[in-house]
Amino acid sequence: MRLFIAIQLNDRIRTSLDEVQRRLIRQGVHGNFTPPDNLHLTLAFIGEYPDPDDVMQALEAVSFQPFSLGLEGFGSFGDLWWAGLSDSGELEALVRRIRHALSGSGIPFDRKRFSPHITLIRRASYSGRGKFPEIAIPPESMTVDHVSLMRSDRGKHGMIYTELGTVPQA
Ligand code: 2AM
Repeated sequence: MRLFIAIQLNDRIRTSLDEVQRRLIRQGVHGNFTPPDNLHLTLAFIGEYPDPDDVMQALEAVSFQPFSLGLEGFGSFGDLWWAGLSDSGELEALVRRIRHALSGSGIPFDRKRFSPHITLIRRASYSGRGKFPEIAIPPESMTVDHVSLMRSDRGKHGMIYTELGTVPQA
């Protein structure tokens, strides 16, 4: 099972980012746009792991106070285009705690430095002037009060993300 831990975005943020994507399409951007239901913020990528209960158990040791998370800015990793998040000590601390709990339970994960982003487009291309069109990410925010263990499967028409559990339990 391909697993990752993520923050699920609220509807307002999904809708705003959907509007950003529509604007980009109108500006002549092509690529594989993340459907609104799939938009998320990954905190830790575990990859292939057979036992989600193990991961849930590790996550249960992670406690945190709800905090506010805000959209801010836009960037790219090569042809992957993303919306950014405002600098948040609470978010960084949460990721550190999650990663510490995974390590403590011997659950492997991608140890790459955390660079918070919400993937909007994969294999993006833009034929207009400049590297990017003008992109304004709306300053929406949400309260984070739980994190989700997600399963990722390749479907016929794209990725299918399924929430397997949340901590604290909803
Ligand atoms: P991405 O959006 O930047 O590709 C499910 O694959 C989620 O895990 C995606 O949000 C993906 O980020 C993230 N992820 C982080 N590290 C990954 C890795 N090494 N391989 C695949 N996905 C990874």
